[in-house]
Amino acid sequence: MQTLPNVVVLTGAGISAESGIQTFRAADGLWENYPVEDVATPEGFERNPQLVQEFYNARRRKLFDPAVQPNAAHLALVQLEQALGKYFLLVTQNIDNLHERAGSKNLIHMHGDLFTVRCSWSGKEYPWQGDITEQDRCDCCSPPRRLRPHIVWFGEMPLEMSRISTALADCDYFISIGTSGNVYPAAGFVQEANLAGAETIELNLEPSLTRSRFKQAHYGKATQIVPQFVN
Ligand code: BV8
Repeated sequence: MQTLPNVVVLTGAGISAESGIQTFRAADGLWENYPVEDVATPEGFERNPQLVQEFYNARRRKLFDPAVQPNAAHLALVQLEQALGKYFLLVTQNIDNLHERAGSKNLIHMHGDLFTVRCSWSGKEYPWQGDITEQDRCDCCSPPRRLRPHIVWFGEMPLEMSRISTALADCDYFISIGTSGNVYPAAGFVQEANLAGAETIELNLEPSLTRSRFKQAHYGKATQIVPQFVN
């Protein structure tokens, strides 16, 4: 007899903002200096791999800054996971490692992550800590081929979508934190949760593009509203 609710949490760049990680679409956001099509599409990578590698190398290096640490919102989600165990799933659009460093375990990086690279041909994945350079090549092809960030770019299929859809179909609560609702399929998850009859909650600094689809919403900084909501 299941007594605990099934909870799916979706996070976006806003949950990492107070840890010092830039969001995408704020005035000083990441896309400000880099047009999306240049750095977050396969075509952009084909056109200028060095630019794209540097865009992600810089974001990976930032995560080694001692000032960049998981914040109270990341930690509140770890507490929630500890209370719910296998009935909790965290899906993040973020490619930073702050959820892992906070202690999250049931975690899906649906847009990939900065600490994995892959062969641009075979898709073989490699754990990676440093910069990717033009000299770095795979060990699975002959001749060895270029490595690319294990990141989901526009026009590419997000990761673990069937696992996410199954969890949304079964969820009792869907909580969206720190995302603007610009990017699909993540922005459509609230609809899937509504169809499942779940209670849908938006926790954000300001109303997202999909605000009208949530049954409830609380606005403010993640480090304040997420611990309040979880406890
Ligand atoms: C797909 C890479 C299909 C990783 C990213 C034409 C062609 C192809 C596809 C499309 C198309 N038209 C539309 C699409 C679909 C497209 C899409 O949605 N486009 C949008 C722009 C219209 N989606 C895709 O292409 C996806 N793939 O559809 O594949 C397919 C099917 C079959 C087979 C093959 C393919 C792929 C989407 C993934 C793209 N990759 N980035 C990286 O560089 O990080 S998207 C990028 O945006 C990031 O991943 C990021 O996670 C994501 C969402 O942004 P947010 O996290 O929401 O960040 P944002 O800055 O926008 O907002 C931050 C929020 O936080 C704000 O609301 C702010 O108020 C709040 N906030 C700020 N501070 C705080 C705070 N909240 C609380 N506290 C604070 N302190």
